[in-house]
Amino acid sequence: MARLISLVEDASPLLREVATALAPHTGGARVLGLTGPPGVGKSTTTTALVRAFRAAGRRVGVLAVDPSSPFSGGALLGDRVRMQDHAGDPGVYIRSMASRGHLGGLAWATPQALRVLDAAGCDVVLVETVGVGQSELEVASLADTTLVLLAPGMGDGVQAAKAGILEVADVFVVNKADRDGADQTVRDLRSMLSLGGRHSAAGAWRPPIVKTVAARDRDNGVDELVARLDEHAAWLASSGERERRRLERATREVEAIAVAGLRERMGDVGGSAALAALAAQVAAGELDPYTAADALVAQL
Ligand SMILES: Nc1nc2c(ncn2[C@@H]2O[C@H](COP(=O)(O)OP(=O)(O)OP(=O)(O)O)[C@@H](O)[C@H]2O)c(=O)[nH]1
Ligand SMILES: [Mg+2]
Repeated sequence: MARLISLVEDASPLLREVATALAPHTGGARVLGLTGPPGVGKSTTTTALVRAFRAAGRRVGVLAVDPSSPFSGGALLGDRVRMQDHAGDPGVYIRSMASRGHLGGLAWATPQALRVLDAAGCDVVLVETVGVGQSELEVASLADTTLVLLAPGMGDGVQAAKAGILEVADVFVVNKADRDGADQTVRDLRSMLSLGGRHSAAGAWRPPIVKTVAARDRDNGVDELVARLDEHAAWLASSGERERRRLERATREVEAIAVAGLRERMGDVGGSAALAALAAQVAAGELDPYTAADALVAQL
């Protein structure tokens, strides 16, 4: 698994062959995405969920994706240390992945890595990403269920969670509920959710809000969180949303690979004689740049 994911990270040409071989073995894993502001407790919650799923006898994969750094930075190394709880358990596979600097970024690399974990027989895959910029939206497009984590007293976590993050959440987790202000955070969230959005339509899933103290070993709200996640999984199956999400995921995946391929071929074209000839014509005023670009694309 480690070697296959390294092929993904390196955008190896071998991936085509690997992807063909893996395809018939995929589709069994349930993908849970965790996102939220830095330090909110995503890794701690992931660890607690891994423990819960292992207790239920499920095989678990974890991908910690850092979209901001091409290297394994301090935070990811920290994650590895904390997740040492599960080191030596053959039913758990944990991998940190940096996606910047790789062809297509998070959108391209993460689905491929997910396929590896899926094909390897993980029943559940947890994907952790820091909720900054586009990454929370990208993780949402990858996951069957998206968990958005907030915590009280984080310079107003709810405000930090902009409209986009509220829209993508299937389950809200107010972590660090041992701290003052957790109930206020829950109330703020409730009132923001009552303002509408996709959740207000008939038959729509209404995202529950679960309070957790992920850092605690017991009495930490994680059992309730697992129960809400199971409810969401049941709703996904009964409403047809699971298939719809998977289709959308596949659509984006194919598109991302196709666009990356085109971009690469355009790169090859960069110094080509065809481009030089067209550019000379445009510079001389013999041809307009749109017609020249069409001619170039037609040659691909
Ligand atoms: N008081 C309290 N602290 C917690 C709780 N959960 C996590 N923490 C602490 O919060 C800090 C950050 O936790 P992480 O799990 O690393 O948070 P994260 O969201 O993964 O952080 P990044 O990956 O760096 O964005 C750690 O020191 C945890 O021990 C909790 O429920 N209560
Ligand atoms: Mg983390």
